[in-house]
Amino acid sequence: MTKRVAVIGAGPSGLAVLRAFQSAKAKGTEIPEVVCFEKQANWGGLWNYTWRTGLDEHGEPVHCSMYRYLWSNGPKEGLEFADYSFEEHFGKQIASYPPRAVLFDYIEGRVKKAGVRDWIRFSTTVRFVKYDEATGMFTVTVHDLKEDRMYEEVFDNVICASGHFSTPNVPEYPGFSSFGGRVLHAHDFRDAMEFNGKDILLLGSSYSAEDIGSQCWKYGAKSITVAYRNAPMGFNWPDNWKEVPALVRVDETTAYFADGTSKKVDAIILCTGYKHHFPFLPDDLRLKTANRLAAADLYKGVAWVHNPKLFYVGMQDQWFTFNMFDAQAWWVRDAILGRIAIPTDKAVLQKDVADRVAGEDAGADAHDAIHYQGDYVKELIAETDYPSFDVDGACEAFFEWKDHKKKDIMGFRNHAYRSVITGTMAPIHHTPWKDALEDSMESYLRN
Ligand code: FAD
Ligand code: NA7
Repeated sequence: MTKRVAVIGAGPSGLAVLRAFQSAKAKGTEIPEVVCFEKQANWGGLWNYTWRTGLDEHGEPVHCSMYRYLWSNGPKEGLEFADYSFEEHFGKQIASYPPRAVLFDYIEGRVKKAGVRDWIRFSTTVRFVKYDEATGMFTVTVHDLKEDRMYEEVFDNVICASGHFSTPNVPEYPGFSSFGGRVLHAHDFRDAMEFNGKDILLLGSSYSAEDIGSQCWKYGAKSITVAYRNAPMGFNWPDNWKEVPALVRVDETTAYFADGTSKKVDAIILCTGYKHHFPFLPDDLRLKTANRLAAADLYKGVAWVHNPKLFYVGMQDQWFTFNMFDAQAWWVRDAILGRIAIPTDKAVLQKDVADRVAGEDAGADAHDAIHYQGDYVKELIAETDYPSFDVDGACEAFFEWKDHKKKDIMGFRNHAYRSVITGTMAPIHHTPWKDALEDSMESYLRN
């Protein structure tokens, strides 16, 4: 009987898995039956934008954490698919920080070409996964949301690619329940125009705080105050932007900080990160990890050490994204096809994890972290037929990006980088990011 593989999620990670299997098939390899379950009505994961927040039309938690006017926060040259360049997709080289709709189109282009859409059961939430020691098989229970019907199917392998930037980490501070304005998490932020003319407070000092603050600044917020817990972001911010130490409490109108200062604010946006959350997995299969580069309990960053028939793709914190998901997907595919042998001794798997954790911990700064993840991508692609590419060149694009941010946080997106896939230099975008209020695909591609 043909092996069966379940993939949970059709975001960039799940789609990388589908493309990996399809590419083996195209080369004449006999592949398992691959069934991808996706709870949304379309593919693209976080890149599949919705105006909805809270619960969706079926009562399921809304997955999307993206917002209007979101442009890539890193250069596209760091994430380009090695088997499907931007030039192949758009017919020309495009500028380096595409808005969400442009990246969605690119992600979709590759899988449309691969013809894998009918491997996906859309509007189908995975409710539970169970492993049976006696049969060595997984039973996957799903809910077809359109038909409102639950059913079970049995699989040899499960690949969890359900993402980890969707379930918000929501701290509470004294006074929130009596604060007079809106308190929301970044996950529910949709349109910066809502905060035009307002004084806003953001908590957190990572990507969401930086980018949501920048969006609100761009679209006319009156002032932006960012409270950090450990360290400020430290960029050269515009005049109406201030970083302050940790929030202590709020009253109806005002936020009070650890340095004794205070600020009257209209709204509070919690840019406090996300939780790895897998409500459909039992204790023996469920990944529990911090958001870091060396995730817990994953051999080679993908195989569940306690049962390596289960794989996770895309569970690391991310410098590299789409190309790293590809490297992982090709590796997982080859492990399932039997081309790569996973050691049977659990201690060996655990040592691999411990070495990865130690390797990450030995790094001193972001520069080391980028190299560390680049080396990981290299390690995986060396073991499969994923097209080799200049990973160090992609690291260089990230280093330049970091420098450009340091020099001008509101101007870094005006820079361009060279593709490590085609060798072509990207054009400079026709409008500086801060002035480009209209960010449709049509407008972006007019270069
Ligand atoms: P996701 O994109 O989260 O996809 C997971 C999929 O699994 C979803 O489609 C979801 O519906 C589905 N799913 C979840 N649970 C179930 C279930 N129980 N049953 C069935 N289906 C399920 N990366 C970049 O490279 N550049 C950027 O500029 C960038 N910006 C970002 C901005 C924000 C606000 C966020 C939150 C992330 C950003 N990222 C960015 C990182 C992002 O994580 C990756 O680009 C990418 O989306 C991760 O892909 P994924 O497939 O692992 O997860
Ligand atoms: P991150 O990168 O996980 O960062 C979370 C931030 O939230 C980080 O600065 C944390 O502070 C801060 N945090 C967490 N808990 C608290 C509490 N209780 N109080 C104050 N601050 C807190 O998440 P992001 O959402 O920024 O980025 C995730 C992805 O989305 C990323 O890939 C982007 O591309 C978009 P710390 O620094 O630990 O002091």
